[in-house]
Amino acid sequence: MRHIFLAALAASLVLAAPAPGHAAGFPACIDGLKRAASKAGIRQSVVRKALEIDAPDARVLRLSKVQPESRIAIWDYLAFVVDDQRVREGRAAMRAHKGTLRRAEKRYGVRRHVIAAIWGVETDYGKTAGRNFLPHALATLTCRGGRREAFWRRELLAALRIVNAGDLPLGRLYGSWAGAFGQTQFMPSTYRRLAVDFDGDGRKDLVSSVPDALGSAANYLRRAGWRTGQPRILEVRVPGGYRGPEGRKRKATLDAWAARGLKRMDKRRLKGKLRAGLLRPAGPEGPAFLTFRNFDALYAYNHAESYALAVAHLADRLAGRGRFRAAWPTDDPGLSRNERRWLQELLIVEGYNPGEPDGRIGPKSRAAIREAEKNLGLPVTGRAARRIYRALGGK
Ligand SMILES: [Ca+2]
Repeated sequence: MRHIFLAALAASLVLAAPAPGHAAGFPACIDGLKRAASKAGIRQSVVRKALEIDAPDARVLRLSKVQPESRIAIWDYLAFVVDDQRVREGRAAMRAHKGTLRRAEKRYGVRRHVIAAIWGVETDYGKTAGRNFLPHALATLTCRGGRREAFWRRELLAALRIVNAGDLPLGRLYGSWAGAFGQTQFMPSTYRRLAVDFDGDGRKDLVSSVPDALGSAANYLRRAGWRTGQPRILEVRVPGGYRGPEGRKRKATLDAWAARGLKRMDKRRLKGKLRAGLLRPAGPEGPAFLTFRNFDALYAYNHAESYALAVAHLADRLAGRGRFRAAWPTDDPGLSRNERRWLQELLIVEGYNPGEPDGRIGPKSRAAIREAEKNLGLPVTGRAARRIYRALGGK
């Protein structure tokens, strides 16, 4: 009896399992989502317009399979995320929105440079907020099945609730393939929880309202445990052969770190009861940082140490501080966005095909770089980096 029951259960699981790409599976799944949305109280007109879909979004499916930034070297990532252009444009953006930033700093206790840095890293100060229609993207991810199906379904319903509540028209619901949207890239559920109406027009609009986006980012950080007046990161020198505790979470007081032989790079004394972890993003040879509770709040925003480091560093640069003092352990440093664009132009001039010279280094650009490296007798890396850039005549 027991065995028959288990067999029946297994059969029903097979039947209930999603059939990605199956012709009948997708429309049925969309119908299910429409019913769920209606049941959740979303207006019929919104449900109908949002989920008028007869096929998965092919681009979203493709992008969801690309393994993103985890494979990029930290020095390449920082070279284009925190380049001089982003610092320059960030300072201009801070001047243009001085009053808003000042007000957000006062209300949420987060330094204005940090708020601006989030804005700059997430969407280049509102310029690149994504071009995927969220209901289609999220419905595609839900109906493809897989273990995160329930997560995508929740985000889809949250997105529709934002429209239903009158915060945004459906036609403004564009963002990344994975559902983050608006100038500071909130997921729909985060939007529902933490977005604020910072310009006081009665709607929470992180897409078109810079004050709403910046106020919401500051509110997010405060709720993630931001401590007003405390640092994010501090560059340090670690004694050679150090084998002690390491990692963002293994915190100790500055006094304890000083006792372990660490020194501040700016020559001031390392001391005090503030707690920090030791982060060496490239291992023992590259720059080393003590990271504080506020670094963890930045980490919460995007769940990547490289991201938190980029925001912390951009905030420091916007505040007038310099670059990291220690060098990254590479003889072939990364390129800024301008240099990446120029590298693509140089490749085109030499007869290679890196695709559109847009500064984005995708599979085509990497293949073109590899080919050029091979022809020039350079180590074949496929990276947009200094050596191939110089070899092709870049300055
Ligand atoms: Ca508003």
